[in-house]
Amino acid sequence: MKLIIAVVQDKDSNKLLNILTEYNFRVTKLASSGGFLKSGNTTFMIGTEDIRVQKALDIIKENCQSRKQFVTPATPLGGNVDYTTFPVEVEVGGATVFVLPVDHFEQY
Ligand code: 2BA
Repeated sequence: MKLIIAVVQDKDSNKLLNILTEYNFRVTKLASSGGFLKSGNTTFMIGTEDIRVQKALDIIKENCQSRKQFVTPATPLGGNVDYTTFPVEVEVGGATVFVLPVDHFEQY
């Protein structure tokens, strides 16, 4: 068994949840935030048999698109700002995915 952890953009999360459940994957959806943009994203935990991992990855890949986003670097709090900050463009990935082995699985 494997645990798939996938960080996706909020915009893709409902569609992805619907499709994964349509394909009978068991899914937990968590509200999360990215450390760099400090804005919301969604983390999926999907526990599944090894043989179904590739199907889950295919679904994630097909339903999560990467987007360009502008981020304005933070200005110092309280102090005088004597310089101008310009928005920087970053490409936020469709999905960041980790596949972990599951040693033990129980449901009570
Ligand atoms: P964030 O940390 O908010 O990062 C959003 C996007 O900002 C990243 O997209 C990347 O394009 C850019 N970025 C991140 N750190 C950067 C840095 N130090 N310098 C320049 N640009 C940077 P993605 O790489 O597609 O990541 C999307 C989200 O996936 C991340 O949101 C984070 O929540 C998660 N993530 C990505 N890699 C991860 C990792 N190795 N471990 C845990 N979470 C990860």
